[in-house]
Parts: sequence; C-alpha cells; structure tokens
Amino acid sequence: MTDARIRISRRALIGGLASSAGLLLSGCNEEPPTYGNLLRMGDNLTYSAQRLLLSRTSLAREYDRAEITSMPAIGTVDPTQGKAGDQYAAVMRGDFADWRLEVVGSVGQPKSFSLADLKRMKSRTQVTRHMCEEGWTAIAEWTGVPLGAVLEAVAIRPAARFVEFHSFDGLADSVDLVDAFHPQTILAYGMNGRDLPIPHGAPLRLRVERQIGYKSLKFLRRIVVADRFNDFGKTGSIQNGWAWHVGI
Ligand SMILES: Nc1nc2c(c(=O)[nH]1)N[C@H]1C(S)=C(S)[C@@H](COP(=O)(O)O)O[C@H]1N2
Ligand SMILES: [Mo]
Repeated sequence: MTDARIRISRRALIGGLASSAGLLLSGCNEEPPTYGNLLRMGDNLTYSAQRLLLSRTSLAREYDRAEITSMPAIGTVDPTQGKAGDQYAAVMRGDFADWRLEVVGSVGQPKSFSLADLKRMKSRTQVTRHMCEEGWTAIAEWTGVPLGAVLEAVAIRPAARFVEFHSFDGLADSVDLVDAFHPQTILAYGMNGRDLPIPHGAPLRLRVERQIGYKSLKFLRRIVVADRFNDFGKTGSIQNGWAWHVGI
C-alpha cells in the first residue's frame, strides 16, 4: 500500500468513527445515514472506506460463462408461504403476466412496469460471484435492466438520495444513488440464460454486485425513491442485526 492509500484509509476510519458517534458533518453527501447507534459503526467504516478507495464505477469482477457454479437458494425460497403469500401466488399462477413493479416516491413520473416492459428496456448480462454472509459463494450469470435506466424512466427528483426495495416476503432494504446508478446494479429477470427461477427471486430480483449477498433482494414488488434514510424497522436489515452497507 502506498503512503497516500494508508492516509486515505486512516481518514476513512476516523470519518467512520466520528459519524457513528453522531458527529455528522451536515450537508456532506458522502456520509452514510446515521441511526445514532454506536454498534452500527461497521456500516460507516465499510461505507466510507469503499466510497473513498473505489471509484464510483469500479466494477466487481466478472467471470466467463464456463466458470458458472451451482448456487443454492437461500432465505425465502417460496414466497407463497409469507406475508403477501396470496398476492404472490396469484401473480405466480399467471406466469407473472399480471405482476407489476411499482416505482414511486421522489420521482416526477411514478410508473408501474410489467415484466415485458422491463424486458424491452436496455439490458445487461453479467457473470458475477455472489457472496453470502454465511460464508459460501457462487458464480452465476444474471440478465436484467440496469436500475439506473428504470430510475431515469421515472425521472427521479434532485432531492432523492436512496432507492428502497420492497419484496413479496416482507423484507425491505435500500441502497444509495452511487450503488443505484452503478453499471452492474441491475434488476434481474434472467439467471444462467433462463427466466429467473422462483427460489432465486422470480420474477425480478436486485443484483448489487459490490455488496454482500443479502443486499440483492429477491421477489421485488415495489421500489420507492426516497430523500431520507429509512431503516424499515423490523423488516429492514438493521434491526435484524445486519449492516446497511456491506461492501465487498
Ligand atoms: N426477498 C428476499 N431476498 C433475499 C433473501 C430473502 O430471504 N428474501 N435472502 C438474501 C440472502 S441472505 C442471500 S445469500 C441471497 C440468496 O439468493 P439465492 O437464493 O438466489 O441464492 O438472497 C438475498 N435476498
Ligand atoms: Mo446470504
């Protein structure tokens, strides 16, 4: 590591500690959200360090198709059993023809997209390594529409800072606009050249390749663009003991 890099990471460290102690510099867009909880300082550390050390568009490594591995389905694999189970079952029975992705919030033109609408938009295919917090990794190919293209289509407002995702199984999470507009952040409807299988999040899941696996929410139903940070209470990662920002 060069001297300059060491200085940067020390600054990231100090910045992370300061902000987690509640000393947020007002008006600084590089600061992560704060929840006034010292136990969450790891969020600030990984957030500051990644934002300082990696360029906004540096890409997660991509692999060849020949390197694809098998991938277990983890967490919710059958959303018909969950909170909005009946609604999921209804759209699943129709092969997701009646499913819609609602995109609302701090936007000029709220829209609701069918799967066909999303498939007609710009698409990106990427072979990446999924890293689960439980310790396993897997390589798969994902095809979808860049989240940035969807956000442009709804004309997000200048005050917007976060993009929130809501799933059929009740989970919710968010990313900042750096991750939202990152070229590898896609709303995936395809996996390994086929439609996204139900256990892996059909009909649409998020892929956030520069963060750990649980950020890539499956079974999406709604996206809300927000000006302020929301921890989603019991349905969010934070109150479940998981970090909000988990850069890899
Ligand atoms: N809606 C929803 N999204 C989710 C989960 C979940 O339980 N529900 N599990 C997360 C975790 S911990 C991982 S590792 C990946 C697993 O994706 P996979 O089932 O395709 O392997 O999805 C993430 N997204
Ligand atoms: Mo995971």
